[in-house]
Amino acid sequence: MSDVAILRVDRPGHAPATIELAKGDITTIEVDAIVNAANSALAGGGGVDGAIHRAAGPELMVELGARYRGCPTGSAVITASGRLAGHGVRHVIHAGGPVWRGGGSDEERLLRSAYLTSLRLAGEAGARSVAFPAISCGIYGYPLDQGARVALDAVRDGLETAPSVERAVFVLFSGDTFAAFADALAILAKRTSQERPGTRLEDSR
Ligand code: AR6
Repeated sequence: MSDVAILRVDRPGHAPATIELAKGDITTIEVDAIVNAANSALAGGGGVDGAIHRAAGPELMVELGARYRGCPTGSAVITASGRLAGHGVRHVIHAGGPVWRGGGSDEERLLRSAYLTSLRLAGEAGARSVAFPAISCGIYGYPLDQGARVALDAVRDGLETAPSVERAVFVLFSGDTFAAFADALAILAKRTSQERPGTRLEDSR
């Protein structure tokens, strides 16, 4: 896994935070919490959800079934990390992103809310580093460029209210997804640096 873009964001009164883009498999990254792109039934499935459950083992599904009755779209729930603890992951946050239905069904608000809730849960659990996939941008069909913009804006804003989180990493599985996030990060960096002179985009493509 290689990080290729890092946005350093100043937070008045708190330690600065970084938003990073990496290309790779989210089940291999060493962070305190990883976010899963789940479904509202918390029933498991394909994509990154399948990969996380396979890597973590059956313990996750047992905990989900015991503690939660599903997860409304736009929200998230937190569990332990099963076998992912072997490389330091302590929490898995299962977020329910929206299915893309053309853009007129509140998709943007729901996607933003899925990221913000995930970041809030990570902060409440004391996580300092969190990894996200491109929620809704696979099986759920959210257009990549729009999904990337919503994701990065939400995480930039959410870092203001989750001061314990100092590092948010987007782990992107494909070249296309990575390129869309890199473009959106460059736009976010330009906008953020006008508001916060300490903001810097480092090591971009
Ligand atoms: N690491 C990082 N990203 C990955 C990985 C991985 N190991 N595997 C896939 N991706 P998706 P959704 C990327 O379809 O659109 C499931 O069945 C993938 O390329 O996993 O939110 C759930 O149970 C894409 O960019 O999630 C739900 O029913 C991104 O992760 C439904 O799919 C998200 O793709 C959720 O659909």
